[in-house]
Amino acid sequence: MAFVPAPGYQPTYNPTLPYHRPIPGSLRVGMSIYIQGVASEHMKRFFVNFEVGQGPEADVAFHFNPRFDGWDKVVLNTRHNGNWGKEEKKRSMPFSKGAAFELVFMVLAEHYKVVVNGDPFYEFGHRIPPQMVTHLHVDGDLQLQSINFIGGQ
Ligand code: 9QG
Repeated sequence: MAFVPAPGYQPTYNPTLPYHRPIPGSLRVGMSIYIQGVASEHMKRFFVNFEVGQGPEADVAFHFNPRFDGWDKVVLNTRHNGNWGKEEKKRSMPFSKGAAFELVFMVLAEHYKVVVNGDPFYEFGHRIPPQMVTHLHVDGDLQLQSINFIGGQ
């Protein structure tokens, strides 16, 4: 498939953290978000949030949260009106401390499909309609190398 950037969009390279910026043209089904990064040597946690609006109290339609917490896992959730919903969890860790990764979020009609280093990792069913999502927020124990918003016209 051809690489079709989102309209009016320039890829972002080596952004500083927190990365908290509007999604060009807002989120749409058919869009993919392509993130290259490096997990910190001493990584405990990081998150990628798909947020509805910009403020600190913004709803989080999708919180993707890898944790090295003794029992390594990835927590997936939503936050609505300030309250976290029911956590989904996968007790496997696709990231390695100190290692580069490629993380892709495909926005499909029913769910976000998460692919890490080319391997399908999780499908998180929509709880908040993806078309309400306006901002991407990334922070925690990682370095970002690039963020690309692809397709979705
Ligand atoms: O811990 O779990 C996801 O269900 C909470 C964490 C919270 C989320 C949430 O404290 O951390 O991961 O915004 C937050 O506070 C995030 C970073 C029950």
